[in-house]
Amino acid sequence: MTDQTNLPLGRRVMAMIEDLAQHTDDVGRLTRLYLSPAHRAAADTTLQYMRHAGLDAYIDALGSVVGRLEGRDPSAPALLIGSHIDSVVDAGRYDGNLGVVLGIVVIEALKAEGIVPSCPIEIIAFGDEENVRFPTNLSTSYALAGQYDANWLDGRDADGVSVRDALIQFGGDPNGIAALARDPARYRGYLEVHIEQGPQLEARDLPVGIVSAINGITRARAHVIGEAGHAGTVPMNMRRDALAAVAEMIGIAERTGSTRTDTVATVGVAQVQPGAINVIPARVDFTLDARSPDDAVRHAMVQDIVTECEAAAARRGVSFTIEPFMESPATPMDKGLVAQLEEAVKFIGIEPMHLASGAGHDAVAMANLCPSAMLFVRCKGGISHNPAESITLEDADTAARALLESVKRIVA
Ligand code: HGY
Ligand code: MN
Ligand code: MN
Repeated sequence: MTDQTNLPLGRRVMAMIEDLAQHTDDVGRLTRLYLSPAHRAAADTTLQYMRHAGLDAYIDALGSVVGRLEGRDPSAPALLIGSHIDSVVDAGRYDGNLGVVLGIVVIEALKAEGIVPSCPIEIIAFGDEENVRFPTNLSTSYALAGQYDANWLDGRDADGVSVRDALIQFGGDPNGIAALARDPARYRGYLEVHIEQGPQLEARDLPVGIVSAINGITRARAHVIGEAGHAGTVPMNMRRDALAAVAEMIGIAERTGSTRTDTVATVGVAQVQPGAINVIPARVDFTLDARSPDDAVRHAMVQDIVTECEAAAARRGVSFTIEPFMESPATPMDKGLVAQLEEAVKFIGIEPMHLASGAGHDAVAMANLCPSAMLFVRCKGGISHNPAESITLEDADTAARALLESVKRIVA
């Protein structure tokens, strides 16, 4: 057992995580949605941390926080390290934030060791990874890859606020987005460290692991319309109950997603109208999130779910419409970087485990700019998107040393 009084890198990581966790839009729980006041506060804190670490730091037109350390050769292709500081609702404090904090701690460690990297290193705190507030997804990292779709600025949140208006209110610049696109020739790679958000590392008693690929995602919004009626008078066989229909459709999604061990399908949101105890539900709007490491399998799974839901709707005399609004491709990690991560993990005495990511990450977008790779960090019970999300001080320290050793190999 490592001497708990030591672990300087781990202590630094946990202190910064604690600090960032104070920035929330909700009382009593951590919710930090893209371009919210809490996101702005967390971005400002991250900016201070980056500048304290000696990085030349700024907040870009889309709200990402970027810090740059020049290398011995300022013109050499730079190494990018990053993750996201936006969160889901009632989130854990490590999802995303850990990867940003680890990047800053590694810069501090390089300086403490008097190491000047051969090339520039940039640390980036992205802001739109969770796709919770707006219909956009990974927009701030896709912007660096030159793939920001101007239509995303017209996306609206539940209150009808557009990305454009929220961005201006945040202090961003809708007219400065195109200039964020980076020249691929100027970047040697992107590294992201993230909690695993699953149980595999814990099951193998490993503190860190190496990501082989990131699963593809389809997200869609579905609408079922039946007929409101008196809950006490309408006979069961004469109803067009929208919620009873959606209950069957949720079962279809669950059953279809379960047909393979490497696919998942989730209905995370369902809004019922009119939502009264004695009224037969007239309308339900719900979401579908379907994932697989294989894009053809994912598309076939979504099609199966839709076909069965259409049949259920016809049988029940309700209408069913569904529109996908986000498609994220399955993304293999760069083999060269993966090999360097494996060397680093072995160097610090950890058996290298390679595992796929069921969660999406900014690395999916960044893989369109430059070679990208990820390290996973064990989290207790694999719990995430939940305030119970946790990692140990020792694993925080191990993750920092694994990233530090990886960076030393890449920028030697
Ligand atoms: O949903 C995801 O995979 C990620 O946590 N945004
Ligand atoms: Mn995340
Ligand atoms: Mn997440």
